[in-house]
Amino acid sequence: MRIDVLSIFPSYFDGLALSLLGKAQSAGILDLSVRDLREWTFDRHRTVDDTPYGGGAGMVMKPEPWGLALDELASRPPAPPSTIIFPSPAGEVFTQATARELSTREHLIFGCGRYEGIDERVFEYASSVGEVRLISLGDYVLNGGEVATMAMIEAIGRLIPGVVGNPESLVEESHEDGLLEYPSYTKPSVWRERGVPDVLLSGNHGAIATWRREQQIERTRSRRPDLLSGDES
Ligand code: JDK
Repeated sequence: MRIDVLSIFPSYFDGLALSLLGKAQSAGILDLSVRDLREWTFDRHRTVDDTPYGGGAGMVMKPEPWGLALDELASRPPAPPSTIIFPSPAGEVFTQATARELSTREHLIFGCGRYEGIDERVFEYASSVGEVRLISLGDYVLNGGEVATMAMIEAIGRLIPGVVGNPESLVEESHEDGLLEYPSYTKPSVWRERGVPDVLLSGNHGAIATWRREQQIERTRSRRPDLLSGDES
């Protein structure tokens, strides 16, 4: 998979590149490239923003650098179509199902907006060069798309075999089966007068599996009843 990121703060992604890419990058599984949107500006001040038509607070990202950047990135290998993701508080909410779907794509482009967002015509134009997804990390407003993009790349990356963090059993994970995870314990068996549940020390694997499933259901009912109501996934 190739992932291109467009941002006016490319150094935000230094930590992600380090943690994600040691193994995957060298193995050729994942090719992450973070590009400064200002590469596609040509004025003295490398301007990426301007005042909003119709008035209002703050600035809006101007379309021209985005158009040139998308032309370049969407026309490079791997073969089209690229999936172009714009983090947005007005997008569809990102879930494990979204991560799984996006983990099957050959080429993702993340467009990280800043200020009050991006000129709407950029999303229309992007639809002519790839498949556009506006995606929200959740119902709160961040200062830009970078943090949302990093979260999404981590969630997507760990579903790709060979990428750092890829666990042995993905089906057992929280959210993969629509339930919260069961509680985990390690040594010592007593810590500050608190023991580990007896069943986990019993060696009875059937009883352990049953207990873990009960814990998942009870925790989901208590903390996330929305996941049990059937209107999810
Ligand atoms: C991308 C810029 C900041 C966006 C409100 C402005 C007129 C009101 C500031 N899940 C999630 N949360 N936040 C984001 C996200 C925020 C972003 C950008 C993603 C780019 N911002 C921003 C919107 C507003 N809005 C225009 C109406 C304020 C993703």
